Amino acid sequence: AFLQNVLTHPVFRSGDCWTTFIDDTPELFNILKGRDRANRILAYLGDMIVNGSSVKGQVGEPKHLMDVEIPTLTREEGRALDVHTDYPRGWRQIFLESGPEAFARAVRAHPGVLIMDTTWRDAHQSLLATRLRTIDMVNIARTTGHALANAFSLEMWGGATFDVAMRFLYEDPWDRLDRLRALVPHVPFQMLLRGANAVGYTSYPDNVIYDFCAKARAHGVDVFRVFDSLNYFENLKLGIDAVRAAGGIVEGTVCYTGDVTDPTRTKHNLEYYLDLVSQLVEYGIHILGIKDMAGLLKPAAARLLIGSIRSRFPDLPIHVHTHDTAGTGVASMLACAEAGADVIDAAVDSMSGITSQPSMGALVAALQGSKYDTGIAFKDVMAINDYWEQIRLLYSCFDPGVRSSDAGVYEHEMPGGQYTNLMFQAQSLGLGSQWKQVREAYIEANQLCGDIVKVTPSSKVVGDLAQFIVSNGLTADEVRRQAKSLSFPTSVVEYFQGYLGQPHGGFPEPLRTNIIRDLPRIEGRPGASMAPFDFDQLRTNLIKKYGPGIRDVDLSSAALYPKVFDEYRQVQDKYGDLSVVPTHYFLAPLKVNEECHIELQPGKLLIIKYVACGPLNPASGTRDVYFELNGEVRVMSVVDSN
Ligand code: 3PY
Ligand code: ZN
Repeated sequence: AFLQNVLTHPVFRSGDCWTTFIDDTPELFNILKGRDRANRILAYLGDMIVNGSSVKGQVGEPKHLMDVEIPTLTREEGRALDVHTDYPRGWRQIFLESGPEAFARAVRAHPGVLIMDTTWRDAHQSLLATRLRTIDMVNIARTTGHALANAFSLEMWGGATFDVAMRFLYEDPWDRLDRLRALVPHVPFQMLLRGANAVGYTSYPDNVIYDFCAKARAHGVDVFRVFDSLNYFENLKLGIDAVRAAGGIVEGTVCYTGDVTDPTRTKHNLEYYLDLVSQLVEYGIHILGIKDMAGLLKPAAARLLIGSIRSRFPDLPIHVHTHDTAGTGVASMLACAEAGADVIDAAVDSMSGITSQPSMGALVAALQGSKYDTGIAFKDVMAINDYWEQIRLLYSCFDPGVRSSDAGVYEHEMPGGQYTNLMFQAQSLGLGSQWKQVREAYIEANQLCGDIVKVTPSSKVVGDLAQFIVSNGLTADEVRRQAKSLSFPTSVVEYFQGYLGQPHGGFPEPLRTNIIRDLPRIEGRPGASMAPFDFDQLRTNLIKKYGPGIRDVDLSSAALYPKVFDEYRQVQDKYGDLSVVPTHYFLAPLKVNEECHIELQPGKLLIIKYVACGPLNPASGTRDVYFELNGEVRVMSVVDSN
């Protein structure tokens, strides 16, 4: 049909020159582009049929291979809500109309307790190795926009989602932001910014951070939770400045570690936190974030910490984040609400608990009708939960299967996201006792580093050191004694050099000197001594490599993650935009005679049926895979790499 269109097209028949043909006849070019996109998707599906899934970290096939049903929200007298009807006003309108200061004042003045939903970011980062794909957020976006219209924010960007999207899901994080923003314009979007590390694992030149925040804001991020993995104030200031310059809401954040109720734990005690909060307030933040990334904030500690901050700073909006690893998340968040927190974090029930955030349904129900009411209807949470129950099974192949709470977190202090990662790695090494050893070594590694805040990227340093200790069969004393001659992981050496910044209380000596030997020491903020990043040069290089279609946001992606960006572009060249492929077919091969529907763009549907797979051609090492694409037979030649 395509060839027929071309051959009979008047321009073609007139014999006009080919170089202008595509420019002058865009309708044919669109067909060509559509055909090209379809072919590339068939190449992916064919590769999956012949070679199985190549998605990294995937173990087995999803447990749920039916269509995921979208639940219905009900309104008065059981009437089903049409989710395409207009949204009510949300908190975002206050920000857009009146600015970040007025937004912060309105949050503080609000009588109830507000909820940030972490389902689209931290929950899957902590439970499913950050593998949640854009399409599965898009499909529930409007329903969520109605169900959680009164939420403080939806956390949906930043943290590990940025690099994982490109690295493992072959999709563009900026595209995710744009698509969700268009579907949910009224609820604030929140991201996690690792201060001077942006969404990476290292320090970047200042202009990279400023550029990144400006683009994130322009593409729809409203609230930026800015933290530093060592609570190092100089790093925090940079992140705060960049968000302020971008016009975003600054949630200046303190990471919580230790136990403020334990008089023997003197390093990170109440005075330490109150001092840090005072510095943030003085520096100028809109909202204070308390980031309990490992779930160490027991209810009594929550009452003490939040209560003390509230009485010292009555006008400061306080937003608390936790993980439910020990099982005390709901109790702690209720304690925070009673002690004066304005916003608490929760995840939709099937995406909550254990290393994720506490259950939204539990918190909404517990606070319903009280003066801390969340403004979210319990039945709406239950409705969207029906969706996430199915999604949890769809992504079961990334679920490391943590089945129970672990109050041992009070000893090892592993952040929620890292816990599942390290457990997964220990399991995949096939050593049953390895996980116990890693947890014990993590405690030792933290002490060797100086008893530090552990959150990305400092948690990676401690995790890498722990794995180093286990794999070399060392004790902490042996590490100290032999430090001059051991070959430490790069992350550990760089931490001791000062590449992440300065830890509270300084680096332990003589360990530092013995580890870094004659390598340079960075004594202040690492970014301060870095030359500005050359974006013009990067643009020239990327255009040379990928053509003129390079967008401004691609520059940010490539500045933060040069290698990941290149690899992502190579996959794109081969398979096109895979974000449109439903997850079922992204992760599991089609069965013979199975049909899948892929919406390339609204109204442009590919109906693909897998017909047969041919024998191996020994000369080329390929197999022919037969499909029907919208009723026409297509044959893809696929290299068999088995
Ligand atoms: C991240 O930095 O990705 C985190 O989630 C830290 O808790
Ligand atoms: Zn978290």
